[in-house]
Amino acid sequence: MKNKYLFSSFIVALFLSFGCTQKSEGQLYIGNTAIDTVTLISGIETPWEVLWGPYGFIWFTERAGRVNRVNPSTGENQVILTVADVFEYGEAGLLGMALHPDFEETPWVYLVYNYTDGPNIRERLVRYSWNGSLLENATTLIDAIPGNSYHNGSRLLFGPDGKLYMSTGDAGNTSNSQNISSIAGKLLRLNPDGSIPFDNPDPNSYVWSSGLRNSQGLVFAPNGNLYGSEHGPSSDDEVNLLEKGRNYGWPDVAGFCDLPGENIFCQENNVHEPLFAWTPTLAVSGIDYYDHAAIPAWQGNLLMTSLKASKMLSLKLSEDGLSITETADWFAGTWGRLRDVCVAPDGRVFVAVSNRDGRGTPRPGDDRIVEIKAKNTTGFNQPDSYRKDVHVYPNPVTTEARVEWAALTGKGEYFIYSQSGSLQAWGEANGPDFGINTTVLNAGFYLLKITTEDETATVPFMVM
Ligand SMILES: [Ca+2]
Ligand SMILES: [Ca+2]
Repeated sequence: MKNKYLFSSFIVALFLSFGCTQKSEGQLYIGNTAIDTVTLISGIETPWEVLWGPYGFIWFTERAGRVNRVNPSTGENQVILTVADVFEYGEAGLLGMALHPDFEETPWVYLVYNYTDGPNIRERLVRYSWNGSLLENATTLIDAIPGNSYHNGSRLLFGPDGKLYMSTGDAGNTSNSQNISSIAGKLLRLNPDGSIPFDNPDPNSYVWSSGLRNSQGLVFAPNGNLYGSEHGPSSDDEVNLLEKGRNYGWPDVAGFCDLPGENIFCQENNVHEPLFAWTPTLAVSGIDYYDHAAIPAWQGNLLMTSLKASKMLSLKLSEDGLSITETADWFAGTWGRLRDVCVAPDGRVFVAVSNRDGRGTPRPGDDRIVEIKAKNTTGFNQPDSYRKDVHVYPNPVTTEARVEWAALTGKGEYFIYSQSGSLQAWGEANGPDFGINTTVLNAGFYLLKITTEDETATVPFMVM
């Protein structure tokens, strides 16, 4: 099972390559972590929002108007709503979805979609109730948002403050973005009942941030920072740190404030520059934050999908979250256009493939949702006593695990548990750096628990 030669050969491969490592036998690695990719569901059409919902189900929208709930263990899918008046054309259709954060008490589901009003394309935000098997009781919260066959946004996301955030596109009219009285080209913030929070920049307006073009990705990091992806014009796709009342520059500024005209506008309007900008553009879409030890190379990274560039990116954030220190590409060309990404609480990652959106070349089985997970795992829940400052290396381990824990200055004990919870090995843990012989362990995923007089730390690791 354990193969030293195999291990050293993939370390060499890692030094020689960037991003995804694929060896001749087809094994994929993310950093040192061997991974499996599996199609969760196929034969769907332009999945737009994919999120991890209550009771361990994945919820996703299809742009044509369907809302689905799929069991990630079996792939069994249930259409729980077909929105009758969705107008799907170009980039328009059923887009973002968010679930109320206290779903058990308040089973509300928020959807944003395009519809037509005479000759005009519009967009609306609607709230539904989940009755245990279907969505019902549509209540429109915001109507007649400017729409178009392109640049409609729109992601929905609840924040740690219990407010609903919604990105809107400029709807093809660039002057919307700097027009503070238009809700197009903005980031909006609402109470769950659709009213305007009193602590918005203007208590009479949904607008939270302005100067946006077409943002189709939103995520909160654990420290409360809100990040957004943003489609640039022919240059300057962006990732932004989205803050209250800030102006993100569009259409006067693309990317950084680095042209003479942009400089003046940026100074006069206190423009918030992006954390990162890409030229040529990738067509950046859904983003999520990876905060799990199952794939250590991704921990503390934003994961971002791209449509045109047909790859996923990991964006490593600095400690304070105010900058991106490293980027890497994953799965370039493997599946085609990628629309959205969802990190499950157990460290698995789900990616929505979008080749049937009118701009792609569908492949057999498209469209799909693909699951990415650390090999030999069915997913691994983060233990309660998980500590980021405990490092096991190399990971996966072959014959000896080194454990670093700067806070462990005295004596402790360690225990190694299998995935089923049975104790496999134990011994003294004398920090801050000690070794564990792992030759007694079969290949697989384990939990290392370290106890001291007053602290417990648990981290997952893998033996190969
Ligand atoms: Ca910008
Ligand atoms: Ca610029």
